[in-house]
Amino acid sequence: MSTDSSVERTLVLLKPDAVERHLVGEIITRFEHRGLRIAGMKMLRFTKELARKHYAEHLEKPFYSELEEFITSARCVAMAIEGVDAVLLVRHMMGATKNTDALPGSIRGDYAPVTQYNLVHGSDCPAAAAREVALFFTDAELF
Ligand code: 3AN
Repeated sequence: MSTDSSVERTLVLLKPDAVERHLVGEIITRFEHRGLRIAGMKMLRFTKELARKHYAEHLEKPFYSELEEFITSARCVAMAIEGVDAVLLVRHMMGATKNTDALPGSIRGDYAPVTQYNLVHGSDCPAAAAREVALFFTDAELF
């Protein structure tokens, strides 16, 4: 373990396609089997306002309207996941954003056919993780 490893919390979303395809249990199991801990979990449906806050960096991207339509289309599962180096571990377990770059063995590489419907979100750095966990969970909802 590197000397700068530390316990982190990261935000994971199981997006509408994961719920629709009954992959919630499979994906949670992978995180649990890796030794990561669920510190908070809830089911919710994104409003447009929440989508704009969560995906603020993508508001000007050409795919934003489709992304908003998709993420608000049905319910999601939000989790705060905790563990040593949790931000990077979750990112590696998710696999690359682009469908053809997501390697077999990763969640997206095993289950996501196209980039637009790639099942899972994980915060991309500790600063984003802190912002995103606070967007979805109050302190009282985190254990
Ligand atoms: P990641 O989810 O891997 O952090 P981001 O934050 O770049 O990737 O993108 C957020 C979401 O936007 C992706 N999970 C995907 O659903 C969608 N997305 C990103 N890039 C594209 C794209 N080129 N075409 C369609 N959808 C995209």
